[in-house]
Amino acid sequence: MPANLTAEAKAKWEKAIAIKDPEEKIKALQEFLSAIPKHKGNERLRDQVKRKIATLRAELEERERKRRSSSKPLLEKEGAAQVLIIGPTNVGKSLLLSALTNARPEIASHPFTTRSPTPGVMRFEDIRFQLVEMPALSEGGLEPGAIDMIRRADGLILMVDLSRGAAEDLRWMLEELERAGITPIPPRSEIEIERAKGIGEPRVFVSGRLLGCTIDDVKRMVLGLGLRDLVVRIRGDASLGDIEDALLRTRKTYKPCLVLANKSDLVRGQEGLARLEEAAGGAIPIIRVSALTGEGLGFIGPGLLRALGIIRVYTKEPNEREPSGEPFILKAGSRVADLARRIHSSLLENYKYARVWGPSSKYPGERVGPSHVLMDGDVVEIRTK
Ligand SMILES: Nc1nc2c(ncn2[C@@H]2O[C@H](COP(=O)(O)OP(=O)(O)OP(=O)(O)O)[C@@H](O)[C@H]2O)c(=O)[nH]1
Ligand SMILES: [Mg+2]
Repeated sequence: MPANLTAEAKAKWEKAIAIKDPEEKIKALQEFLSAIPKHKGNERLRDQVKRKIATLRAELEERERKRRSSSKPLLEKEGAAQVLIIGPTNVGKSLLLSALTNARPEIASHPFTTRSPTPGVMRFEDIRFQLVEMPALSEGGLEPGAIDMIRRADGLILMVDLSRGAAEDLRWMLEELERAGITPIPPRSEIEIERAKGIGEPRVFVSGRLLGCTIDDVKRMVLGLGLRDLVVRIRGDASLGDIEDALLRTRKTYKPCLVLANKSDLVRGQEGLARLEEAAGGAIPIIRVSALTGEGLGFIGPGLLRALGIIRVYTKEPNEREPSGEPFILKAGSRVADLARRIHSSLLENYKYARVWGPSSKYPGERVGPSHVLMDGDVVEIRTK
């Protein structure tokens, strides 16, 4: 232990070494890390602490993986996406759920009516979303069970009451999410880390740009953290710091969010919206609705589709006139190759060309290669050899 640490940092260290529980220990070590001044003399110590955090994480994840494989998810997903409705009590979550889905939750003016996650299926055009009303957020913040569900969900509806403390409540929710390591702001890169037993040296794949570092820097950092047998896949723009955060699991998890400003029938015109937009920081779309009168509810389907970043693509057999029923649900930005992979694992190998009708085609029936980027509403016919 170097002598130049502040009393505060020393106290944090004492605390961290006394803790047995790995999850708590990681937290304490992270606190200690942020209390060590960032100058040259401390670099070794900072590295050691980071290494310790990385090994604890790896242990925890191994345990979590074993637990997951033996337990079912809390709530089975249904439809194109699972979206949780989160909000303080009485904002109208249950009335919204019953207006949009087949669910019939209890609706009441007394607080904390809904006590357990309540699912319902919402139809939008030809797809279905699963909406889940979560028990109201209370003073105690997000429960561990709720955080677990948020991590597994595809997106969140953050609901507030326009006639009562909407901006404050949104700030509160965003703070709680932030505390749980969840952000509504899309990251500039996706970083996937996978274990590959026995490969030893790390493998790093980049489709995008490394900002201010090289692949060798990334490999050195992985080894420096004492991590082995890892494959790191980076899409988009990432700095060494972004990658370190991903390796130490201190990176925030991105969840697409949509704010519903409910009870619009109780306020005049645009009242309260400017303050709400300020609280959303311009980063989250807001829809003004009334679960009671139905105003604005029609914007929720398209809003979810956009926020979740998903597109619907229809497939057509060669020589058929009409596409066949249910769309494939793909991530926005997906290519014909991604669609082919989804249809059948061997389709891409036998791929000859595809024809596209719809928003992404220059003309109806345009002939395209596997890297053609698809759009919502496209119809695709894949020709094989
Ligand atoms: N005027 C008006 N009242 C609404 C609206 N939405 C809900 N309410 C009323 O607000 C009260 C609470 O509605 P709920 O849907 O039970 O609220 P909740 O968010 O599910 O509340 P908890 O489950 O108790 O946390 C009820 O009296 C509803 O009738 C709305 O858009 N306009
Ligand atoms: Mg309710």
